[in-house]
Amino acid sequence: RMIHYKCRQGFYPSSNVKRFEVPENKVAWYIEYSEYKPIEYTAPNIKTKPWADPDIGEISFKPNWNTIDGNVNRKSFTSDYVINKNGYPLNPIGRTGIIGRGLLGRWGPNHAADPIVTRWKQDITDVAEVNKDTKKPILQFVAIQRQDSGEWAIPGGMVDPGETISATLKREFMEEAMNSLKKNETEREKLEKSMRKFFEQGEEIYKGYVDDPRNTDNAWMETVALNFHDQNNSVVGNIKLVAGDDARNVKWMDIDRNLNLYANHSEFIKKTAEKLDAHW
Ligand code: RP5
Ligand code: MG
Ligand code: MG
Repeated sequence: RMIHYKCRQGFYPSSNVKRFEVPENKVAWYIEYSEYKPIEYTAPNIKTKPWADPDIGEISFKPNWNTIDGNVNRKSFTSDYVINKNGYPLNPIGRTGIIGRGLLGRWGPNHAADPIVTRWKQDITDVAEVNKDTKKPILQFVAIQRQDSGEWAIPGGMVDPGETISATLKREFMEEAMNSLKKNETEREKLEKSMRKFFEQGEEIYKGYVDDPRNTDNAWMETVALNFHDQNNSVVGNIKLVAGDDARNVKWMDIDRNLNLYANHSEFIKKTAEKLDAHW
């Protein structure tokens, strides 16, 4: 059974709202927790956003839970989630100490995609670097520093309504690690074309719930993470990385067990290292 940690800690991000304490043995919904009185919090600027759901109870809002609802995927990768007696979807992992939507736009699952772009680390003479202890080659991935929390992360982002996962993966990588939003139409198309082939060969690493600090009892992140590996340093090994959109920094980051990344991204990177038999 999965459990979450990062969405049970202290204050809700960018707010002064403290999460109600949820001990590890009180996370699951089926366990009685009669003292549980979480505060309701939905960030004030969320409600006015065109990409966000209306509030639950608004006459015009008739979501079809646990299905592909028009252009919006309201299905969870975990299993069917429960709708409580007040009409609110319940986090499939359990309590988070906050009700409402927090910073998230959707009630229920908020779907993202995470591109894990990797290459082998090389020294200045182009020889692959091997770790002295494990004798395994060192893998690097393209990491961005998030604007919101300052933590390093995979350059992922939300799946737009109607967008395919493969389009999201490439678009978010180009926006956050190549600053495509600051390029003109012609340049962006050229860039997209140069990346197209590379982004056709992804291998699925993870699909499911994300232990994101923004999660609440009624809204949570889910993702599909794919690995795009540049075996000979021939494609992305040579591209120019420029931070863009919600990224404040970007770099090739060495992979090992000491990585400390946003949400549970380290877990996805570990799986990638194992798949490629790299140092961890
Ligand atoms: C995480 O948040 C996902 O794994 C993905 O990396 C990211 C998507 O949210 P934004 O980067 O758009 O804020 O849960
Ligand atoms: Mg983004
Ligand atoms: Mg992002």
